[in-house]
Amino acid sequence: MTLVPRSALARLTDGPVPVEDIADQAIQALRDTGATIERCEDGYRLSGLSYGGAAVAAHLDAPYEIEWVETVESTNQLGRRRGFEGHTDRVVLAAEQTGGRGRRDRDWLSPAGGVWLSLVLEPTLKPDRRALLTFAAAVGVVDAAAATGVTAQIKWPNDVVIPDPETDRKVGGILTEVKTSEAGAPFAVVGVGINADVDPAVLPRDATSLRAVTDTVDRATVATTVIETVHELRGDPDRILDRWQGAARTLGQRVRITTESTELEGTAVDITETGALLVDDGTTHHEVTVGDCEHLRPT
Ligand code: BT5
Repeated sequence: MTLVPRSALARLTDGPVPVEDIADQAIQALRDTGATIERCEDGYRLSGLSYGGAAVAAHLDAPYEIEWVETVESTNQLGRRRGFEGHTDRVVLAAEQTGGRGRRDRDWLSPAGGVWLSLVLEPTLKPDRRALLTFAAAVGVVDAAAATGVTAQIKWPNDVVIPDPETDRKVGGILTEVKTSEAGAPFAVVGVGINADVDPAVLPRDATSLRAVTDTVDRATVATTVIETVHELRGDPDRILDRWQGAARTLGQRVRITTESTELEGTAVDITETGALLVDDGTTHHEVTVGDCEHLRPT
């Protein structure tokens, strides 16, 4: 696990830096996070960035620390640890996860080639609006897909799909958790998984990847876009619902909602201020706050 030294990286991005002006540890940390740095006449020179923490930090327009790890069980698990220690405004990013998790402890397949990250944030939204963090991240995934030329849409509450008249396929998912730090402060871990440059053959049957749709998937662009959108929207939360509605696949669809105790079928008509789905079953409007949502074919 290595923290990207962002200020050293910024200086190297501008041009060679004299050896005495940059700490050895910073050079090592940049190399460990994917930067190729060479010695030249003028000192150190950045000559390349392969996908990793440094490539993401280099173009990121958001004031977060970036922590990179090649392989981790789950970035949400590591993010929870960081939040517990009091490290917010941090993004934990991994090349692959060995035990990625979805909601209700489901398995989340996370092979190399995907974008697997968790934002550890102070939850600036009021407790009853924290579902909107998941919405902001879902909008971020849609923006990230758009940045690679792919149209994606949001399936309530936490899925991003590539729409298809036959079957929509899931390309990304979000897992948001709110916990309390050692010092007693609440923090949110917003976990984002995107099947970016992944062979769709290794994914579950109803899943797909950006690479299945386009041949130019730059993972660093995908990651920076998600992070920047979440950063922008948490600073301006009144825009979240509008943006979410503009990217939603679920609204207007016939849906089946399954919770641990009930099942409900109807038309998804709207979303509330707090992110609940309003489902019209023909008799009444139900406000659904949690559950799995299936899109049904029109009857
Ligand atoms: C989700 O859960 O969709 C949330 C996924 C969040 C993953 C990120 S990756 C970074 C961070 N670290 C973590 O450990 N997690 C977060 P849910 O709605 O419960 O969907 C889970 C279901 O999606 C599984 O039961 C599978 O059916 C399916 N699935 C598993 N891996 C998938 C993949 N790579 N792509 C698409 N679908 C997948």
